[in-house]
Formats: sequence, structure tokens, C-alpha cells
Amino acid sequence: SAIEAAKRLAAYTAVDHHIFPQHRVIGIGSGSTVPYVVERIVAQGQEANRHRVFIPTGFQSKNLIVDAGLVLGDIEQFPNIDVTIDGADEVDDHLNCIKGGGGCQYREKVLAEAATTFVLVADYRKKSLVLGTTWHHGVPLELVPFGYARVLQRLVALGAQPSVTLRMAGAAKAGPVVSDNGNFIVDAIFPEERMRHPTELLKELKGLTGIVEVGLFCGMAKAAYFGNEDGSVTIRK
Ligand code: DER
Repeated sequence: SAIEAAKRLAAYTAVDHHIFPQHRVIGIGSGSTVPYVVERIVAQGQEANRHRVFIPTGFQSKNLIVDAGLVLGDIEQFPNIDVTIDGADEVDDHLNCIKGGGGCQYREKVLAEAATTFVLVADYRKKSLVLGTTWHHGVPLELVPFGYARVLQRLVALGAQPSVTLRMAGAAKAGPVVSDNGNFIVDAIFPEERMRHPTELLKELKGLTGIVEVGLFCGMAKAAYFGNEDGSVTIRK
């Protein structure tokens, strides 16, 4: 499909521009675009990958690395990452982004912060001017189960739509989604006015007791690669 081709194009271009032989510790994100990142890294050959370790951002990311026959590394052993490449749900033109559609935003932010270079890869649907205008599912938040009801109340006080609830697992399991860290996920929809200033919103959300991490990555990415429908690539830096 055009979307899969766009994901592959973004991923391949980002790897070709940012993963060189001297890069030894690589962070691999989550979602459906990063498999193409791993595919392109594997294509660099056994020699290039022999001395590298790959740090995952969760269960899916870990399996991606293992299934590709790449060496799995632990963040405790490799706390400083050369390059982390990850997907995104929406990216504005200041490289702020919404992440967490896959519920992995905590470990994703750890690896993004730990990296010298953090790069985003996405298809054309994720390009945006104001966050929240193309991704309509809200800002993903990870929160500790204990006391979550009060956190929902405080999110509404900060402007979140009152319909805010825990992300439910749906047919897959009765009850809420539980993150790789054993916490709940909430998707909070804020008004556009608040989404125009994501750094301020992020700071307020992080101040709420019980919030573990917020799916707003502000001013962290060095570049974002978008595959377009016409086979071109848009690079935002
Ligand atoms: O959850 C995340 O932040 C992931 O990176 C994810 O949302 C990216 O999604 P996609 O690569 O499947 O579009």
C-alpha cells in the first residue's frame, strides 16, 4: 500500500542518513514503521552489525531485534545510546510530537533522552502543523494504577475532555491496557489552544502525582523523516 511504502521510505532514508559504522549502541522504537528501520540496518550487513547492540523500547521492539538476529542490549549496561530511531503518531513543524499510540511512550522517552541523536520516522499522515489536528485520539499518558480516578479528575481540570478514561484492551482482554511497566494508559484530548503549546502542557501534566510519562516529546528529535504518497521524502530538521 501507499502507506507501507511511505513508512519504508522514511525508515530507509533515516537509516541511510544516521546509522554509520561507528554507531555501536542503537535504540529501536515501537510501532509499525520501525520494522523497516531494522530491515534497513540488517541490510547494512553482518560486518557492520557484528559490534552493535540494539536497545528495545518494549516487548514488540525487543522481539523485532531478536527476530532480526541482531544483538539485544540492556539500557542498564548501555545507558548512552548513539542513535535512537522511533515512530510517531503526529509531528508538528517544530519537531514536537505525540507518541504513545502503541502505549510504549515511557521507555521510548527514556531511549530518546539517552540518545545523542533521536530521529523520527513516519508516513505522510503524521505530518502536522498543530498537534492534535491529525491525531484525534488524545495525548497518551502512562499512570500508576493506584489513585488513577483522581488523576482523571485532575486531567479534566487541566482541560481534558470529560470523557477521558483508561485505554481499554477491548476484545483482547477484559479491563484496561497494562503497559510494559505494569501501569495504566490514558488518552486525554485537550483543546487546540493547549496543543499549540505542547511544552507547557507537558510540564503541567508531568506535575500531576501518579503520571509516569506523557506522550508529548518536545524539542527532542534532531530530525523527522516522512515518506510521501508520491514517493518523495520530506525531512524536517
Ligand atoms: O507508540 C508510539 O509512539 C509508536 O512509535 C507508534 O505510535 C508509531 O506508530 P506507527 O509507526 O505504527 O505509525
